[in-house]
Amino acid sequence: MKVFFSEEHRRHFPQAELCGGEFVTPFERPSRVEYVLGRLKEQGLTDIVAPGPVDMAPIRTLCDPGYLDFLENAWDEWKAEGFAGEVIAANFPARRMQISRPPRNIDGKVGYYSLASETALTNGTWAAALSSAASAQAAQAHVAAGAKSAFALCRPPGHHATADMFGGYCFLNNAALVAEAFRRDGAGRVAILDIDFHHGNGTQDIFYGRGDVFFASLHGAPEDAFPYFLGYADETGIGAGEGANANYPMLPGTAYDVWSGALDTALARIRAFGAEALVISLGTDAYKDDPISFFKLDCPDFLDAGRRIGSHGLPTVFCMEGGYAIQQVGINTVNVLEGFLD
Ligand code: SP5
Ligand code: ZN
Repeated sequence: MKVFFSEEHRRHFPQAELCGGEFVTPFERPSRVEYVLGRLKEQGLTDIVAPGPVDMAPIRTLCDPGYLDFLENAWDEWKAEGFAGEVIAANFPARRMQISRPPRNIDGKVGYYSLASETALTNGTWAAALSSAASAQAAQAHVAAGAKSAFALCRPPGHHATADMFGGYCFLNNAALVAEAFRRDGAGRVAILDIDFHHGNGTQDIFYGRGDVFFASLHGAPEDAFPYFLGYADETGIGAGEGANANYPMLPGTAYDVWSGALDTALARIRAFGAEALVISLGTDAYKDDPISFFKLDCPDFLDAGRRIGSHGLPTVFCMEGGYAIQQVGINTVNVLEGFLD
């Protein structure tokens, strides 16, 4: 399996994450990819290439222009305002406030264009997010050209990002870009399966009204887990998208016996949908020792999950999402790929 990866990810390395009322070193850190790269090489997955330049046109088609302009200029505007730290949101358009009027001031704009305040934006975040999208685009092009599968080693991740909001460590929705690219390249129906511990709210939001892209997510129940305000089982799509969204929220302590049942159900739904291409949002934060999650999957479970995904035989692009148990993120991520290839 070919791997697409850009060193440009390093340009996103915030120092601060707001966590429990303190600033901590972000869980989503550059060293995560070192562990994944190390494990890929250890296991003989050495066909690792840098993507070509990002194709902006699909990003402009997918995203809100004001949002893209914000991402590109936020750091400079923040500094011009005289703020000393990293760009962090503190003000949000909450219930019964104006949700269609982006403020001019950057302190307001950052909250307008975000869904959470744990994620800091820095000088270099935009370049890194574009490089992550470029890896996803290159992986999709490789599979569209006939390869059975590809792995986009994306960093920063993407599945929490909507067309107009960042948060949950995500800025551009890489998996959504891949799904859209498959549609453009002729696939009539595409499925996205999100196995990251967190609900893929951004991906769900992007495709919620569409019947051509099926979205399924296995995640910590919204009552208990970030992003808290989406991911319930009764969110099934709307309009043309009715029936093309499937959520599998699960409770704290969920282990592989229950989780794998949800995986099989999701895969059966994807098969029944008639998907011609598959996108996997590959987070491994369902791991038992993940520092910010509460499922109990063990390392071999990821191998088995990969096998189950692979048994469906669909052309597949994997986009890396979360996974914060730093010593195991490489093993767990690569286990899914190896299981898939079995
Ligand atoms: C891509 C992805 O996995 N994003 C996850 C975003 C999670 N955001 C909330 C993080 C909360 C961290 N604080 C929890 C402290 C537990 N000790
Ligand atoms: Zn996650």
